[in-house]
Amino acid sequence: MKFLNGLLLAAAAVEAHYTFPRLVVNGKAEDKDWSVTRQTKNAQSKSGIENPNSADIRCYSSTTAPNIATVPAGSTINYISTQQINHPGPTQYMLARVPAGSSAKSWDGSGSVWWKIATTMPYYDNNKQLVWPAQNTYATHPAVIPASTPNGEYLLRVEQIALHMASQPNKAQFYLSCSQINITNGGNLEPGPNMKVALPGAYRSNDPGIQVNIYNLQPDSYQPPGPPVWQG
Ligand SMILES: *[C@@H]1O[C@H](CO)[C@@H](O)[C@H](O)[C@H]1NC(C)=O
Ligand SMILES: [Cu+2]
Repeated sequence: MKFLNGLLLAAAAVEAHYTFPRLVVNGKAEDKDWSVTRQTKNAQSKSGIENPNSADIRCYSSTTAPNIATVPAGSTINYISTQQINHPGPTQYMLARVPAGSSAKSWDGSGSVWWKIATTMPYYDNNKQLVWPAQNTYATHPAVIPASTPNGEYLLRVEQIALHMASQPNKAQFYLSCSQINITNGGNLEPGPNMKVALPGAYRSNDPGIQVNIYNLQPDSYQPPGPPVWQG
């Protein structure tokens, strides 16, 4: 029976996909889906993006959202997932500052403007299975908005990269959302241009963190794709 349960779970894992429609700030979730988070093109299908060079990789060709969330610098943030995040892979967060004269309600996030504020690394669980933080839960692994981030409007982007089939090219699946936020109580540090990337542009299909066989991987040898984490 234990064996049968395992098979059923494995079958479910192949089917389930997800979106991240609600930002959570210090434990308080956005009051409804897609209110400050931009509704993604896959809101119905929930399918992942396989080509990291596609325009979808920025914000999943989302429509703009009606509101902007207030996020004090130093806040802990994460996202509610529509389904269990059952695919193994890292969770990363990026920020992009809205240029002067533009609004988070309309800016498209183009240019070399995105920097990474958090990523996650895998580890072995008690059964010697390689797993990632928050895997199999219904919310993304949290991160902190660096306290030194200046006040102002930003796009915040979350992604969870599903690596269960990623040993083949263009078979990693990117699940992601972008939210419109206003950072308050912030500091006065900004990452240098060497920390900033464009989306698309930040990733290659054969980056070692994107095309990777996770069934033969030492946890601490995983190389998260994209720029290094900006510590603030
Ligand atoms: C962002 O927050 C500041 C400080 O509270 C406020 O003055 C400003 O109007 C806010 N901007 C938006 C777009 O909400
Ligand atoms: Cu899948």
